[in-house]
Amino acid sequence: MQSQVVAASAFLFCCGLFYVLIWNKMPEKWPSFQAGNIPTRESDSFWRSGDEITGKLITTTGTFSLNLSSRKTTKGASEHHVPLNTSELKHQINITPIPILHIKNFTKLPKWDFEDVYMQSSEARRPVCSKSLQNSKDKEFQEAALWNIQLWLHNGHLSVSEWNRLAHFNNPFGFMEYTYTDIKKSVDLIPKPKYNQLLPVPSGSEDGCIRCAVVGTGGILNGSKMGKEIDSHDYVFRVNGAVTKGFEEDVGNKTSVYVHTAFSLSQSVIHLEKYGFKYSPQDEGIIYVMIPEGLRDYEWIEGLLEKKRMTYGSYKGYRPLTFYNDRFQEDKFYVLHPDFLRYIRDRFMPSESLKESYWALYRPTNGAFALFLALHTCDIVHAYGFITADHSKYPNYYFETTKTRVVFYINHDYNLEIKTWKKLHDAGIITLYQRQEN
Ligand SMILES: *[C@@H]1O[C@H](CO)[C@@H](O)[C@H](O)[C@H]1NC(C)=O
Ligand SMILES: *[C@@H]1O[C@H](CO)[C@@H](O)[C@H](O)[C@H]1NC(C)=O
Ligand SMILES: *[C@@H]1O[C@H](CO)[C@@H](O)[C@H](O)[C@H]1NC(C)=O
Ligand SMILES: *[C@@H]1O[C@H](CO)[C@@H](O)[C@H](O)[C@H]1NC(C)=O
Ligand SMILES: CC(=O)N[C@H]1CO[C@H](CO)[C@@H](O)[C@@H]1O
Repeated sequence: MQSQVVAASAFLFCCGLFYVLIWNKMPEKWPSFQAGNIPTRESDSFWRSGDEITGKLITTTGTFSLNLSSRKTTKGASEHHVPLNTSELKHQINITPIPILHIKNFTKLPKWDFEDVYMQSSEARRPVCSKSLQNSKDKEFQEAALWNIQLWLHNGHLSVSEWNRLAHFNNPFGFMEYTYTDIKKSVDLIPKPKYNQLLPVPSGSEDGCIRCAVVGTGGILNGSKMGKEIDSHDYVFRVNGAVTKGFEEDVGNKTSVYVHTAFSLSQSVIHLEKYGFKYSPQDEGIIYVMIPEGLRDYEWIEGLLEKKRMTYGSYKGYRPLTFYNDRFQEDKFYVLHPDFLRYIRDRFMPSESLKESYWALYRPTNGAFALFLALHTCDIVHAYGFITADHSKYPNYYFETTKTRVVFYINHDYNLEIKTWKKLHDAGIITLYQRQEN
């Protein structure tokens, strides 16, 4: 029992794929990455999709390929992005879902000619804030960023042709290995967000800037006394086991946006109840953002939106709504679009793991997705509790009572995250909380 608890809390926040796949499928020969023996990236190109990653067009056996030739990106030129025209999708009716593609059939990340084609929104935010990170002079960052990327997945999005496009990408970046009906029902329940922009400019703002703090669960916050500073932002994003009670001095007590998966929320409630984390953060007007990492998240969404107890699937017997207590409101519930997640992976965090046989396990952390969401919805972003090069000096999580080391799980690329946060900081795009040397 004790060892089960230890094991469970150890990977509590790594979530998803790790839990499902490592235990069930991971062959012995796969490297178990502990801090220290992670292969480091020599390449410096983080947020470009990088020549070593893009440009390689892996053609598929004819039957599987989706004809997107009219909006195909030209070879190696990531500048030519043709947005998907959603009204066009509705006109394609006489098509059926493609045969299921299997992760196992690909020895590394397959690259389709429409890999770098994303749904884009006509309602993109035009910041009035002159200091907005959208006005960053960093050329690499500007070339990678798509300010009108579609952030949200909602009803009306899953036509068969859209399905056929997204079924080429592994979860959470698409729907490879899933069947259309499994996902379609759930997506059709998700209401279209009333406010595409997530966060309004605060009333009374003089400069029109949206200031956000994004708070990870990193042990670097233990003893930081950053609570007041964090809470002073217009909006505070938190993720996963976002415990605040008893840690206000270091992490603050305000949560405006809570980013989670079904797994991270349900596991946090089970393991962190002793810290008062009985359900998701409960601030008035709080926005809940889900990262749909896999089939079970779509099941969860169905249970949540139909306000029912699950009678099948990974959460059989659970009533998802109870994990949000009374705060859940449909119009404050957002689900991230798989295209947004893939855009983050491919353009900002293309890990070397994508070239390995376990490619499909890799995905950025929930904290990474939350931080990039803030970069696309705020003007000024301060990141706290995110991993830094000196992470071994700190406990794993800020709420730990005894120090445990950060374990480098195979499904995330922590070295890449360390470099990415530092690079965003050095480029003046975010301010990353780092401790003074002492
Ligand atoms: C793909 O679409 C293009 C442009 O609409 C068309 O010319 C071409 O014949 C199509 N290819 C296939 C295999 O359907
Ligand atoms: C999208 O497609 C529809 C139908 O083909 C067309 O009428 C419309 O002009 C297109 N919109 C854009 C922005 O290309
Ligand atoms: C957070 O703490 C401040 C004082 O530091 C208090 O005024 C406020 O009510 C607290 N908010 C919540 C949601 O607990
Ligand atoms: C957190 O920091 C305090 C000192 O500020 C220290 O006494 C404590 O051991 C730290 N907690 C962990 C889990 O390292
Ligand atoms: C073409 C090919 O190799 N297809 C295989 C992909 O994986 C599935 C499931 O493992 C097999 O059944 C297919 O034969």
